[in-house]
Amino acid sequence: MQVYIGLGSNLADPEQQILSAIEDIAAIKETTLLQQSSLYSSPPMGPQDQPDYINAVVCIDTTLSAHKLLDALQKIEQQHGRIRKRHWGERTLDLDILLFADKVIEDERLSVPHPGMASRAFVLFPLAEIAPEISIPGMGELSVLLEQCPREGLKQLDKQ
Ligand code: A4P
Ligand code: MG
Repeated sequence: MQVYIGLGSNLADPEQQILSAIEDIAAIKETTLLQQSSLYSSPPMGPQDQPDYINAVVCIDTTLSAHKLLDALQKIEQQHGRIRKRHWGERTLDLDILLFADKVIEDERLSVPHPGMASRAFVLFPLAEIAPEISIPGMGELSVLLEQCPREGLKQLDKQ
């Protein structure tokens, strides 16, 4: 299955958090890293009294189920000493399953496609860098979503 994962961090050297999280994702069993976007910085969505975020999106190929993949991603979040203080608040590492092939999943642990992604510049622009032609189940063509999405201070950082 081709799966897109959104990464975010705004604590404890966010750029390094994201780069090492990408290595950790590549090391998940039965999983291959196919593509990674550049890193992007953006002002916080939600409470404004927190640092700017670094975000990226990666594409993997995995034979894990969505729930087994979520287990693996949550383990990585914990290894990064994830602290989560408040809703939409600061965190060392947030890993969201954005798309799991063309599946729609709605249960107590998972909502896929990720419900917030259609209006978040820090998800749509990095996703477009690696999958410009993709369409999102229930939300439509990425290119159309992008036209409706202001960049709101999102900056693409130089490739590492
Ligand atoms: N869960 C459900 N669906 C999914 C999915 N598709 N992928 C469940 C991953 N997890 C999923 O996660 C809580 C539960 O969501 C998990 O246990 C899993 O079973 P969480 O990450 O603790 O919380 P959340 O739902 O992600 O809400 P949170 O963390 O308060 O808010 P968001 O939506 O993650 O936003 N500003 C900028 N510029 N960039 C950012 O990346 N991120 C946030 C956090 C706020 N502001 C930001 C950014
Ligand atoms: Mg999350």
